Amino acid sequence: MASNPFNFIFFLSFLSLVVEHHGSVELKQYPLVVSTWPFIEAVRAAWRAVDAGSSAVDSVVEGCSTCEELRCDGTVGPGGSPDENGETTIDALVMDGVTMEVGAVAAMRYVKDGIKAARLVMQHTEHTLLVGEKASEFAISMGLPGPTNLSSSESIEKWTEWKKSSCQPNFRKNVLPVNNCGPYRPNNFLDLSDETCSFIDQSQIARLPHVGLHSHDTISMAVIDRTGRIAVGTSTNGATFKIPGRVGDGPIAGSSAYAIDEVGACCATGDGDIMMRFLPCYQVVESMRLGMEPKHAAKDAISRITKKFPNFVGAVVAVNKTGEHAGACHGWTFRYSVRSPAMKDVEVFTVLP
Ligand code: SD4
Repeated sequence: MASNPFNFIFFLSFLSLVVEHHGSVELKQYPLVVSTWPFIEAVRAAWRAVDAGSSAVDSVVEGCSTCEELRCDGTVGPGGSPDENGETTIDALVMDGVTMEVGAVAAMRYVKDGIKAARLVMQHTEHTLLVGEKASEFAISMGLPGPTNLSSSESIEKWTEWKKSSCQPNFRKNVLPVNNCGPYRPNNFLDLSDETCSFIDQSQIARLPHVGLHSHDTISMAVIDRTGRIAVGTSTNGATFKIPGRVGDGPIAGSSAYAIDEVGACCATGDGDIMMRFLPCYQVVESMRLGMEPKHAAKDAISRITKKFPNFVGAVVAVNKTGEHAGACHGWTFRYSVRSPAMKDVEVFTVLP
């Protein structure tokens, strides 16, 4: 190589393409798979599908399904994030960035295949989102296996420990009892003759993060297929010790993921109870539509949240239609995975807060 200066220059520019892991990277090649976190096997599965000619939607489903089967980080698929009753439920979404069709399931019980259920909603209904037990009934009626117990020995053990620790931490606020398990009641319904109690508006107390690197992860994936079509998908079992019935940002289009084929896509992970109020992925894609680079669009979406919630923990990754990608995060160091034709295998990018 050293004998030919042109080869050497080519080699250097190739290196700069694949080795720069801290800023925006332009790939300009399809297909492309981008996913939150180092969910390497999931990205490989999506890559195999899209490289073999599958559509962006099918490849996203392939990738997210793999994570559900592997129970990535214990927070995707069955067997993780027990709620206050010890039950695991699933939130998932798939979105076709060409047709703007979305299918999603939320707080789905008894069915382990979240992303496949979401695709069934997209492909076989005029709806966007089905919830709870009715989502499970629909998924089973359309051929998915179930009803299945979604708990695992780990999730039950975690829940048992939590009960022993007086159900702390939890997602309750302005309730009594304060540091104990339920049943709970609003703390402003106090007997005023009881002078030992006074109303403290806990909503005025800075919200503590409920998210940790290994307690609260989501796979959110974007795929650009060989023809340039874009799709996104998300799957998570949500937040550990969530209040039964809680739906996170996972199944909300524009929050956990969003895609428009003429612009690009976005994937998000983090404290979904906060993120769904800001629709950060919608924000990212719209900012890119207005001309922002992925790097700036991602930072801007995160900073809109942190202005109001300084303790917020979360991240987004933005991808434009040319394959340029960048992440932004707050409260944790975020990593995301990419597979493109310029790479020999999946590569992991680190984003510092
Ligand atoms: C949720 N956003 O249910 C999901 C969980 C997550 O990284 O993304 N964690 O709030």
